[in-house]
Amino acid sequence: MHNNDDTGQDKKSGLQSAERRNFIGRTALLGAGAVAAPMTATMFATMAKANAAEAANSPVVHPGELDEYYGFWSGGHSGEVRIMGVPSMRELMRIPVFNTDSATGWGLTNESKRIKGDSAHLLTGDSHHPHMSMTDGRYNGKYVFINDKANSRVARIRCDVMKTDKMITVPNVQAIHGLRVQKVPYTKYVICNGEFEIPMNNDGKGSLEDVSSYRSLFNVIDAETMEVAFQVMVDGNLDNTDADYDGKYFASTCYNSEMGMTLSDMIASERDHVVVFSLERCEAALKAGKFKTYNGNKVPVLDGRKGSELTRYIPVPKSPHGLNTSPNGEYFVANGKLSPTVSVISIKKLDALFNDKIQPRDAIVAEPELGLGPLHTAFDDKGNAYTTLFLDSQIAKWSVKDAIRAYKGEKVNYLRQKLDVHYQPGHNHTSQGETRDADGKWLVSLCKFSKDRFLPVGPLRPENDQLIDISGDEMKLVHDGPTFAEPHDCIMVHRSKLKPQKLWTRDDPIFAETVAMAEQDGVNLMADNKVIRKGNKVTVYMTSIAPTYGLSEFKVKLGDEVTVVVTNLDQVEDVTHGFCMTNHGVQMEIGPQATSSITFIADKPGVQWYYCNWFCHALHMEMRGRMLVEA
Ligand code: K7E
Ligand code: CUA
Repeated sequence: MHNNDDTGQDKKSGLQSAERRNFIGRTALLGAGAVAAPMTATMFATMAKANAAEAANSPVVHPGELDEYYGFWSGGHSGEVRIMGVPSMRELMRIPVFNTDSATGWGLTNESKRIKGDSAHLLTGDSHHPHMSMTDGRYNGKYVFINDKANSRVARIRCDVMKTDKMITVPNVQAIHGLRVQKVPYTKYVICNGEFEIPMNNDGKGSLEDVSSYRSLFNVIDAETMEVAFQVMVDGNLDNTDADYDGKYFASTCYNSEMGMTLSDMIASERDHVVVFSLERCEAALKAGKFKTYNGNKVPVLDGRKGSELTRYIPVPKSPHGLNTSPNGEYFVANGKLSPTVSVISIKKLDALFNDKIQPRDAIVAEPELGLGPLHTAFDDKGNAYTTLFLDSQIAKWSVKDAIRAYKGEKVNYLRQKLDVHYQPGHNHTSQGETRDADGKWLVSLCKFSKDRFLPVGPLRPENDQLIDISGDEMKLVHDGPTFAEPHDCIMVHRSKLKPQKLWTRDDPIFAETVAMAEQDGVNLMADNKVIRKGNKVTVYMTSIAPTYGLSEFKVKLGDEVTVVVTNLDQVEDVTHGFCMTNHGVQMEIGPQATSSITFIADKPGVQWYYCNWFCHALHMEMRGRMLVEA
């Protein structure tokens, strides 16, 4: 089945292809031997086992075969989310979110502008952390949430259509960074961190010298309404975050407990902290009205600073970064970054900590030393953790149990293996590893530098997303995947969790407002082709069915504001049309059974051709029409 053995694909994993060759050699020998002496039952069993192990976790996905996992990759400062097939590492789709996209018209169409709301004028974004909604600690296939560090936003992607359907700008904070979801009992809340400290209020009266009013806020967003339910003011800043498996606690790392405003001030002290939030106490405080508001908005801000009932501060070594919950629900792991250690916090001890029965450091049950620059940790289903070492360019595999024993003073080696990755990994992620369904099959290391791993493409290089087989005792690197700026984080969701639609449904809320507008205009979108003028506003309704638009021509006047509404009548899977008005910066996608609209000013006199820019038919080139702009 491994007919790619000499294609070069396996040369990246010398070990594995060598093993395969040995295996094939062995099989051949056994086969030859069979003539003289029949194979023993043990021989058959060994062979069957080897075959099964390879078949169970092969990175090879043959042409026409489907991947086992949907990967959701952040696009970093590209501002998007990408869907990858795992283990093939094929990019299946891009979902524009905070960016602007000419293929789909995201950020240009009226539908996408309505979803972007108050930030519709922003064309940029920096997405970091894509995480799927859960029920009882397992992916439920409903939404993927993602933060925008650049413009302090959070967006939601609907997984039935794989399109962004909600976006908010979070008030009172700057730079939304760490983002996760409540895992248990279900994703009622999306949690995220305001990373940069700003004056409260940030009304221009604050100063650069006196930073005493500067704060960072922890943000709790209602996953359904996508409104901020409440915020929690903390001491120090906030970096990454995660939730427990009991529905009780959230935890965030803080790398600037100093509240320094310069690099040297931010890394001055030997210790920073993890702040733990009690959801129950926060909700009680909210109910009791124990909050303030800032900056003239109504969002309730609870006071979770040191000494508050709502939070506990656990000191950890200098400048921690990633925060990851183990899938057995027992531990929060804070990754050291400037310290070679990770700090393992026992979630079971948090009740005692919140009831002041133990000291904050008593909640730490292990602090294994792993190597230089630990940033993020992922988990398998066998009690192992996998931590990226940014400076060492390695993944450290370690046993959580043994790290705890070592912390108690036992002489045990918790380190299982260190694997070189290429190079400088940030996040890593295991298949379903942030859920109860962690399955220990695949690990992806998102490497920030590719250096010599690919053909040189100029000073700007791709990053390198490496696929690692973790199903055996040893981690094995099996694939290098170049990616464009910058997949900070990713998740891998088993394909059984997702059932995307093949066509749009006509009552989809994404274009419901456009449908309502047509109804008011007395237009039947499924049949009518009409131009409606109200003053200098012209709405052009047209259908599309491969390879024609319902209107092959229409007239407007110079200076008119023109809205083109296209409804795709095709009911054939994968037949998407486009609408592009040449020389006007107007482009959009209209999926089968969808309606899309776009508005522009007819500022050029004369004949202007529009055409279909999504290849749909043998006569796709002929799918065009004329707008006459009368002077
Ligand atoms: Cu480590 Cu933004 Cu998750 Cu990047 S953060 S690596
Ligand atoms: Cu319609 Cu191309």
